[in-house]
Amino acid sequence: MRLIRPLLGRSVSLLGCGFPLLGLGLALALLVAPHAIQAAETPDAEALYRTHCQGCHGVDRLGGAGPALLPESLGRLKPDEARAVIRDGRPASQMAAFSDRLGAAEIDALTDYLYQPAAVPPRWGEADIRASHRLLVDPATLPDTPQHDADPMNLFVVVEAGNHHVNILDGDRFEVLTRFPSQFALHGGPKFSPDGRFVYFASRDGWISLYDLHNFRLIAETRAGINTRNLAVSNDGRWVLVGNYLPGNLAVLDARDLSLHKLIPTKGQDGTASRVSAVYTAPPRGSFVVALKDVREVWELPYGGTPDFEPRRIAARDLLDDFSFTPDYRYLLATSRQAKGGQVIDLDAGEPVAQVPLPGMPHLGSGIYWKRDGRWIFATPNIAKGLISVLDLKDWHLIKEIPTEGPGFFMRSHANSPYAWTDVFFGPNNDRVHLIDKQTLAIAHTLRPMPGKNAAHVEFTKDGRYVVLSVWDTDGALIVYDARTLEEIKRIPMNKPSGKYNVGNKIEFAEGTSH
Ligand code: DHE
Repeated sequence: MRLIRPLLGRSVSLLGCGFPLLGLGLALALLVAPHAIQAAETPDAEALYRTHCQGCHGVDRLGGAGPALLPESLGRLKPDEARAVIRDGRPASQMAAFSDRLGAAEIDALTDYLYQPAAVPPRWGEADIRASHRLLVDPATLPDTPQHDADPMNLFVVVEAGNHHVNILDGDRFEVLTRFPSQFALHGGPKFSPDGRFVYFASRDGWISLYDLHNFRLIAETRAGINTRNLAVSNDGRWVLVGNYLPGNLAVLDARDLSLHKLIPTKGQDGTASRVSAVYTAPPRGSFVVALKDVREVWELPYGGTPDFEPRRIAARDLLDDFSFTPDYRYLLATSRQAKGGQVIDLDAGEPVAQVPLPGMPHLGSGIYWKRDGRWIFATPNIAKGLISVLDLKDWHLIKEIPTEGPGFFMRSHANSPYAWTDVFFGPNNDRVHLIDKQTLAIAHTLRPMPGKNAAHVEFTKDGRYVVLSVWDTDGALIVYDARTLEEIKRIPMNKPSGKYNVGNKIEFAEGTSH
């Protein structure tokens, strides 16, 4: 049975609308017939949207597993480009080609429809956020020590995307300790409180969830936006910052219970409204750093003391889609996917200082750094080209482009590992992962964990001895490898396990992990 999402709520069943089962066929026939007649004349774009797009892009085009499709969010995409995406799909994304199902007139009608304002204007303000807030249990009433016998620093939080669940895995015994339903379509890395007790999740449709890893209890939930990018947690554990595409704003939440503290519209210096590309915490700076998608600005929001969350604006050379930091958090490496290049911004000086050649649409949020010949280097996968870009973090020159067997999404390593692991996410070889020798920058091994099934995203145990890999398939699995011998240790069946996050590695912002 297909599930749909109502405008601002949780999943409901299509059959929950009151049709008696026996009458359903007739009722549907009656509903469908007028559209069928209309289709012979002009394509009914709204019906086409419901049939082909709504499953991913959400009721009323507000976004779901796919982005929102509204004039407000399509600003950077020209109608001709949108037409081409519907027809041919979008390379290096989950967007399929529809030319085998839709004719030219139908694609034209759909494109026009996407650029029409929504019937119900997408609004989600302070009152909506506060009304959505649910505090399920006061964490102060719960034990503040782990109520399980696993090492709390070696737990893995595993997102099982195929059925919208989260698993908590013991990183010593590799057993699932508990499993609970998540919001629909979590995206980005969950983030942790500095002591590792709490974990924060963001779903693409704006729900933020707070979960207690000591007590295995969901604490609170808030809907912070309609279409959310990602979240960051301050290094003092006090604040959660949520970056939204729709409405374009930042929501500052109290990290203890997810209540709304402040809503900040993201408008450039000249007043132009912008979506938020990504937000991260910069621990040594005691600040959040924010990239804006539609205006050339980076924002820094200090969070120490009693913060007012007024942004310090830094002019950027280009619009920013994604970014990463140097190990000392002084420099920010940012990309604009349209410009197919990158820039380096000095956060102390507050200005761009270098351009970097990154032609393959890097997924910089997944980039990692390590030391080679005494110098910090940075490597990032690219989602449009089968290559890993490796940069020198001192003079920003491109050290090498390592060819892979297809474009990839994720990269991980560990200070104790000689290898950087990276997946081939797209194309016929997407069942492979490459292990790059961190010193020679050559591919040392290529694994095919489950031939024919997409292998993606790895995470190390806290000590770096083992690697947990996702086979991103309905009949997929988590596979545990010995990180040195590459011997398979265990296989745990799962439905599209996506990201996995080791508590110890994440709270230490360990070398080799994502921010
Ligand atoms: Fe992600 C992280 C952007 C599509 C799975 N992805 C991130 C981050 C950004 C980002 C900025 C870092 C946020 C963080 O961790 O706080 N992702 C984008 C895109 O712009 C892109 C290409 C298009 C989009 O739809 O937004 C995109 N991402 C995808 C997918 O299609 C993936 C494979 C499946 C999904 O869940 O939608 C996907 N992205 C992930 C995962 C992470 C992520 C699992 C966390 C990686 C980590 O190890 O930290």
